Amino acid sequence: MSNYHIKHLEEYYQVYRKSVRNPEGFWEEIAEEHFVWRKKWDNVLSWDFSKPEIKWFEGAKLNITENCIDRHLPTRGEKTAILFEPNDPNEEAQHITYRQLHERVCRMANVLKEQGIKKGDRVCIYLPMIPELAISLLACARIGAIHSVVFAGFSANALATRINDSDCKLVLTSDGSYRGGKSIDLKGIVDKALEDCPGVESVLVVKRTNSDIEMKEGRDQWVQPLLNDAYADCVAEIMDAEDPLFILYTSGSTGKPKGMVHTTAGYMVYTAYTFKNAFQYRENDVYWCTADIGWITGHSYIVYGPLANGATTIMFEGVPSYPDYGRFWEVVEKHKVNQFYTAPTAIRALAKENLDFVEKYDLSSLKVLGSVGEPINEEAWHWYNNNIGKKHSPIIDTWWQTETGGMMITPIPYVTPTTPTYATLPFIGVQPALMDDEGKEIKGNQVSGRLCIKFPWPSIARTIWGDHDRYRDTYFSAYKDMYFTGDGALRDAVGYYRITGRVDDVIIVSGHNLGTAPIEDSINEHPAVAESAIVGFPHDVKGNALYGYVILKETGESRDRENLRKEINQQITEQIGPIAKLDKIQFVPGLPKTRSGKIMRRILRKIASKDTSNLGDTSTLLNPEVVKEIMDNAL
Ligand code: 6R9
Repeated sequence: MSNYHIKHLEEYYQVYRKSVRNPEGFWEEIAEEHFVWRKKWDNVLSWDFSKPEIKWFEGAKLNITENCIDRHLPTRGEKTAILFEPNDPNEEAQHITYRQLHERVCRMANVLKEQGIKKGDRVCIYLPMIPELAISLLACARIGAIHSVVFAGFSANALATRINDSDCKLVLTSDGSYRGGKSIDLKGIVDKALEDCPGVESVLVVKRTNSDIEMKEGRDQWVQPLLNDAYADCVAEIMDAEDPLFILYTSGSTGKPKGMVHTTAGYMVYTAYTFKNAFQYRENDVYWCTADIGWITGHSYIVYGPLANGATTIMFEGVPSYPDYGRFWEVVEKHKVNQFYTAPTAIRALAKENLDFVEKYDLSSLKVLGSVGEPINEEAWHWYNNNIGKKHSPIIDTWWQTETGGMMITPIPYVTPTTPTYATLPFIGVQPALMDDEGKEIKGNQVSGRLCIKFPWPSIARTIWGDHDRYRDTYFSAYKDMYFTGDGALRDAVGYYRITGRVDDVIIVSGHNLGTAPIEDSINEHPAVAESAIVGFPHDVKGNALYGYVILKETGESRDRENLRKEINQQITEQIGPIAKLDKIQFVPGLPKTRSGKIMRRILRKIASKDTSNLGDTSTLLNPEVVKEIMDNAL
């Protein structure tokens, strides 16, 4: 029996039991059979969640790009590895074969080397969804540099914070980017960010929009001439299994983003294995994940997971609404997409539009539909199932996180019977637990609690860059010997999991994780603002939208409220990015606080959601009078 490709439910249970009974043996077998190693490991796993320290395949030597590219060359050299679909449907799609990818990655790797980038150096990648983005990740991995991709929708300020946190020496960017009918001055954003980044020595610029940009002498260079001159082959650096592969920032409960560190071997094994099974990928299938590589979904399931399987993976530069709301389905028809992976927020946005946008296109190639990023509500699930899957393509609702590196709870299509809004069963090797407030595990079914994972899986993040204490405090201190996810979940009568949402200070807006703290910090920097608190409230497209409660300073009291609202959102846009803008801003005389001075967000959430019939326990509230005042003036 091959454990690599699960084909029916009984087999899932069998393989699952095996993976839990003997995780080392199980993952060792997968690693042996499906990857190329320069040297095998001395030890499959050592771990201690109290430190925390987790090592998979210790002693092994490899290069992930040999697994994602080189080993496919003899059999798949002429197969399309990356299929690039540009923003403008009239611009021709590009088919990049595995052989061409090899050459382009090698050239880019050599360019990085010429710029002085060595193994272990950090490289910041701030690029739109163009082939050079995937190529840059792989080029870093080729030479053992650690990539830190920053989503190209983040502001200059957010970019600078991330560059400095991990001391990046080089930034890869483009002159600009296209998003629907707009073009964005990416290079201008980089220039602004770099005013505060003394450690950056060079900037390589990809030409995309041909816009007029400034090139700083001695720092900035166009990358294309360098690529043309570079040697087309590059020997892969031999890496240790636990060498960092990349850093990717995610929001946390303080103002500082957390640079999650993923290492090489475990990440490769797990993303490849989950990709194969969760999408039931077969040779010659065309796979499309609509995420941006700036997020973990793009890292794991546009680049590494698919390429490790020799798949054809689509990179889409555009947006679902351009040139009209039929774009996704036009692309599905055009490239005969077999597996389609998107976010609930996109589904909800498209479900609002006329069905003609869907029905114009032939979607018969689709075999598997995926969802990721936030809970998928029942209505969106049915719309996706009825209109896109035509009730015969299973929907996999995949729950996972930047920190987990790969999918954790997901149906296996054609194997696990699906239920709307349920992520269903743990993936092979994943051992979830639900915990109560006292720190005890809640056993049995038809229960709910805080979702933890009891045992390490190969792609768990190993630390937070430069702050191991924070890694321990955030994920391993709430419950002894458990990884705490920050999510709540329920387990139903048959053992299926349903994720009920964050139980911490993270709010998911349009599938993007936003921490309340950095947004509040940014609001509080406005000269008229004394203090603020933000919460999420239900929104029919974004899932959640942001509601801000703002206390003004005396000097702000006389200001025009509408102007203040605009200025506050402008400030957030500049410091974080437009994704963090507030939908509603209520000016309040005070915030409900506990005696220990903590803002009672639970109450603010209820007011924002217009659900004030029962505010719950308010006995620890220091200032109950302010609650009534806020309720009376709620927006
Ligand atoms: C992959 C990714 C992680 C958080 C996670 C949870 C939410 C993701 C979900 C889901 C319900 C799903 N989330 N997938 N909630 N159902 N299928 O999104 O990583 O950006 O780090 O977000 O997203 O709250 O904790 P990341």
